[in-house]
Amino acid sequence: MEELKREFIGLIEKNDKAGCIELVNGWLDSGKVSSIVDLYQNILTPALYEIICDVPEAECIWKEHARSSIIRTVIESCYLRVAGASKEKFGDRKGQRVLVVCPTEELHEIGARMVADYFTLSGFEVTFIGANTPLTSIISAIEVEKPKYVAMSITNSYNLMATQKVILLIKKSYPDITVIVGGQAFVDKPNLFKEIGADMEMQTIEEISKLAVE
Ligand code: B12
Repeated sequence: MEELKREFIGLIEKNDKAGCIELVNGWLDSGKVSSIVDLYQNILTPALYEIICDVPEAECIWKEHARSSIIRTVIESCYLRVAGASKEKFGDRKGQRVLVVCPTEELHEIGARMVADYFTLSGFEVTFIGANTPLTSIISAIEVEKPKYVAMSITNSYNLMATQKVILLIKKSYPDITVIVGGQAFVDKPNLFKEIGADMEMQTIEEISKLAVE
């Protein structure tokens, strides 16, 4: 897997978006990469975590944007496989509805985007809203979609106050909704989710699958 990851990063570094899409979809077709989860966990996530900034900051930031944009496109190119795998496993059964969202100012959304697919693969009906969503828009989405779960992804700890505000309002207006939080802001902070009013903290597809069978 290390070798495949290096090959993928090599193409990203050349800014070869088409090459990246072709490579990854070829691996999934041939079984070299066994599943979407395998791809996300062992190739795409490490390729993002391993962005190393050894150039001036201005250059670093645009390179980070370019790399994450290619990876986002690769993820979208896999969506029919995600929907197909879910249909194969769950047929036309309608699962419980979940909104996947990042609070206002939170621009890191690739983790949330992967998590949206993890929910789909676990049989949920997913609405992915994504980065930097204002509080009023989150409430509007809840009003319209009537989800059972709201899953929020937070990377940057500065965004925890905004998250707490959203959760307070959700809990006040929709006490039956379960709020799940995840993302790097919670890593190694086991009680933080409770402190900001969330019901659960999760990070993995295994935890999401368990939720589906509850
Ligand atoms: C890509 C990236 C960006 C991109 C994001 C593009 C996009 N469309 O998402 C851009 C360029 C916009 C960006 C901007 C910034 N970034 Co940035 N970014 C990154 C980088 C390189 C990768 C993040 C990523 O996508 N990881 C991969 C995903 C898949 O992993 P993940 O988010 O952890 O999600 C997984 C799990 O946590 C879990 N999960 C996540 N959410 C949830 C939710 C639920 C409900 C569940 C169940 C699970 C779950 O599932 C995912 C899959 O396994 C990291 C480096 C790093 N080491 O993380 C820095 C990093 C996160 N960024 C950082 C910073 C400081 C910034 C900026 C402030 C400055 C800058 N560098 O430009 C800005 C401002 C952002 C803002 N206001 O929010 C810091 C954060 C430090 C901190 N902890 O506070 C990091 C760590 C870099 C560093 N070493 O300093 N960034």
